[in-house]
Amino acid sequence: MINKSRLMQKLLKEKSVALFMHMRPDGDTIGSTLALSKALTQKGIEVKVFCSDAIPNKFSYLQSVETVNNVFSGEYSALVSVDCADVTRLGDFASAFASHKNTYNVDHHISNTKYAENNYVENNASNCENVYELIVEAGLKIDSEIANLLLTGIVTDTGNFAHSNVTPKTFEIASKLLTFGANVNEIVYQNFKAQTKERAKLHGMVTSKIRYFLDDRFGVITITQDDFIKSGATQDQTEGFIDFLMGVNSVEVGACVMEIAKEKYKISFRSKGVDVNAVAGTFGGGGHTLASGCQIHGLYEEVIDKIVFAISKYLQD
Ligand SMILES: [Mn+2]
Repeated sequence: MINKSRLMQKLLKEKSVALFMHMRPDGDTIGSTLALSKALTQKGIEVKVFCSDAIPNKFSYLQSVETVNNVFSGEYSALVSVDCADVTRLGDFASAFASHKNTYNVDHHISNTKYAENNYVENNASNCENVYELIVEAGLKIDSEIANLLLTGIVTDTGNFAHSNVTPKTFEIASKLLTFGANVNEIVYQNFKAQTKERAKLHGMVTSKIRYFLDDRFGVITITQDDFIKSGATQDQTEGFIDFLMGVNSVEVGACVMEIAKEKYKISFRSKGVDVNAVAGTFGGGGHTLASGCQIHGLYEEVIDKIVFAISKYLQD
């Protein structure tokens, strides 16, 4: 592991840097990647930002999302992955990253596999807190756009300051970002309130068929391809569904089981205490202690049996 000051000393000596978000980008990877890239340009470093998937429309209040590229090209003295627990999170760009000689990994997931030459992994609530500290460490300037980017990641990865990963430092950094011009009202509205009619419809459809297991301690939201077709909503509009499930008072562990292709399910776990990083790990996934994910192939009822069994082994009596 490299420390904060060493990392920034090295990074600021680079001539050209390509930064990578993770696939299916969320607020934290978008915010931390673009904030770091904008900060690096202050030192005259040539930067380009890549993401293998499109940036969801709701982030268009951040002007710099327009600079993100979907196709990788060019030669760079360094490649930087941001908010990616392992190299496969880079999607289409994983092999380009793995084969480059000079790579950096800036992340906050405890499951991070330290896959780069220079690994900076600090277990803060959001990766935007890490990037804030790196920018401050390097004496770079935080303008209102960088402040909005960083606050976006903090707000989204903490569920609007409501998850148990929040620390006093989370609030301290958020407070600083307000003084640098972050618009908290706009950020919270865009990430937690604004939705399309299609999403509102999908939400109603899937919450009406929530399933409960293990004495109602484990709840499951299922979203099928058919649900997407009937509602007109898209996969990236399902964020927040699992938070609704976690509001059910008997539920200690929640799962959102999303059919992403025939007999292929993407599972997100959320927990009030059980180590769901370990649960996801049994299926080749991972994440955080209280929020994790994995993919499982198979028939729907078999997938449900598998996750119910896995959760039952971790639930205390
Ligand atoms: Mn994150």
